[in-house]
Amino acid sequence: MAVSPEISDMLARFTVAIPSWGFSPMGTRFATFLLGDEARDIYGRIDRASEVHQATGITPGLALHFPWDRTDDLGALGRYIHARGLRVEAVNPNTFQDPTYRLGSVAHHDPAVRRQAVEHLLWCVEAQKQLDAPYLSLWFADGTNYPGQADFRRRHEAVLDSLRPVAAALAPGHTMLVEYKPFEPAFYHTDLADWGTALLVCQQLGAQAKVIVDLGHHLQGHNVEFTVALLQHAGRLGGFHLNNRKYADDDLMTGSLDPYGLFLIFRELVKGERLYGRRIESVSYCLDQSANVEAKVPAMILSVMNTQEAFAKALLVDEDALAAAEAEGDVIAAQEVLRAAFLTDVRPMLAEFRRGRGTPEDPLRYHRERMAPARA
Ligand code: PSV
Ligand code: MN
Repeated sequence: MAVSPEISDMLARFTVAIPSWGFSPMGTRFATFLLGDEARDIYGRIDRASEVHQATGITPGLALHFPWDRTDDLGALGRYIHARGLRVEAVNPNTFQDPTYRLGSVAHHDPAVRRQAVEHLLWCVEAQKQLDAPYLSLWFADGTNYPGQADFRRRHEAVLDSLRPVAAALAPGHTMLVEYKPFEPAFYHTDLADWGTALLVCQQLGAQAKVIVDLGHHLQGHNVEFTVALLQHAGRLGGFHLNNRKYADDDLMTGSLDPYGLFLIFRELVKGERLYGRRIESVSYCLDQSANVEAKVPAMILSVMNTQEAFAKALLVDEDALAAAEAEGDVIAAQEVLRAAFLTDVRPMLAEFRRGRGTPEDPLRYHRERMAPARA
C-alpha cells in the first residue's frame, strides 16, 4: 500500500511515551511473578525504554515518576537519558505512598499534609524544568471510603488551593495534566473522579492545565471517544495514559482486548486535526500499563505497535463519506466507512513507513531476534 505524503507526515508526527514504572516488578494483591527482565533501578528502566525505542522508532519520550525515579543528580539523569536518544516527556509526582497520605494528599483535612504534598509537587515542577519535560502529569489517590468520612466541598476547595501555586510555577509552554479515576484506592468517592471533575479543576487553574485520559479509568460502558472529542473541542485535552481494561484499571496491553475502541479514539483525534486544526502531536500519548505475567519490554513494544496500527487505521477514515452519510441519515453507510478503515491491514503500510525511516519493519521480531538474546 502506497503511503500518501499526508499520511506519512502524520505518522512521522505520532510518538508514544514509555513509562519508567512499567519496567519495575509488578504484581497483583496476590503475587508478583519475576521473569528476570525487571529493572533494578532508574538506569535499568531507561535502558529498557531505549530498547523499546530502538525497536519501534516512535518512542523517544520517557515518563518519570518521583520519588520512584529519584537520583542525587537530576543533571546526570538527564544526560543518561539523552545519551540513549531519549527525552523526558512527563514528570509524574507521587503523593500516594508516604504514610502521611493515608487520608489523602492535596485534599487532606490537615493543612500540614497538604503542604507536604504541594512541596513535592513544586519540587517536581523544578525537575520538569531541569529535565525540560513538557508535561507535569498529576494523579491523586485522594478520596474517601465511607459516606460521612469527609466533606466533598471542602476537599474540592482544598484540591484547588493546593494546585493553584503549582499551576502558577509552571514554565511557559509547559502543561499540567490532571488525571481522573472513579475509584481505587478510595472506593466511596475520589476527589478527581471523572473527566467532568478534572475539567472543572483545570478551568479554575488556567490555560496550562489540561485533562489526561487514562483508558483504564472509566466505569463500564463509558464512551471514551465521546469524552475525547468534547475535551478536545473545549481545548482541554492534554494527553492519554494508554492501556486496555476489561473490568477496571486492569492496565493490560494497549489494544489487546478492544482494538476497535482504540481506533475510534484515534479517529476522533485525527478528525480533530483534519477538521478542526488540533494537531495530533499537541497531545501527549503515554503508555501506562503493568505486565504481571508477560515480559515487560515486548509487552511495551506490542502496545506501541497496536497503538500505531489503530492510529494508522484512523488515518484511513473517509471523513467526507461519513459527513455525506450523516447528511443523508444513512446509518449503514456510516458503518461501512468505519469498517473499511478498521478492517484494512495497515501492517504493510507501516512496514514501508518504518523502512523509509531506517527503523525495524517488524519491531517485535527485531526485539526477539536482536535484543532479547543480548540480555539472556
Ligand atoms: C493510577 O492508577 C495511575 O494510572 C496513575 O497514572 C499513576 O501515576 C500510575 O497509575 C502509576 O501508579
Ligand atoms: Mn494513569
